[in-house]
Amino acid sequence: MSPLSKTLKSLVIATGLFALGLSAFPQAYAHQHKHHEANEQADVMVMNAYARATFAMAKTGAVYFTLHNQSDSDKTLTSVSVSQDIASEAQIHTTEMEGDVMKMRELTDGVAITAGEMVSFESGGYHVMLLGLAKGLEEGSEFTLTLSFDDNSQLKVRLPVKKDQAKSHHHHHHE
Ligand SMILES: [Cu+2]
Repeated sequence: MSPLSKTLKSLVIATGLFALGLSAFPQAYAHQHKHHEANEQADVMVMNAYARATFAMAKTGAVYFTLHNQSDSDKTLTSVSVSQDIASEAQIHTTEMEGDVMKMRELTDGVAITAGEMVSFESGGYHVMLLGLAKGLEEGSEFTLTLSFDDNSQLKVRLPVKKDQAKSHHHHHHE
């Protein structure tokens, strides 16, 4: 037997084993495939996500992050949500100057992220507001925020609770 045909023969055996492996574990394969699709669906990467620590009796909290739309179609962040254990409601807010006072307003139409672009949610700009906190957000704890997009994809983001590094803009909140 020539070295080449010997290689071919072991290749055929290997392929046969591989096919057998697939049919023997159809569930594992299906699961992997589904997981892959879910990843592709989101197409938006979340960076530097955190919630700002509050005092113990606080009723409102703020969440900041940067969204990077890595797909080639525009996306809109349409809504956000958290477990009722954390807060009764989560809203997308923007901050605007009204005279010399900064005011926050809910964006019910969401925030658009152009294909390939990044949008920052930061103090003094877009942010996610938590209303009706069950208890204050304690530094070092964490919770999950769910982001929903106009293509029906969702992203679950694990948020660490941190003290505000930048002592920045004073927030006025209307309740
Ligand atoms: Cu706000």
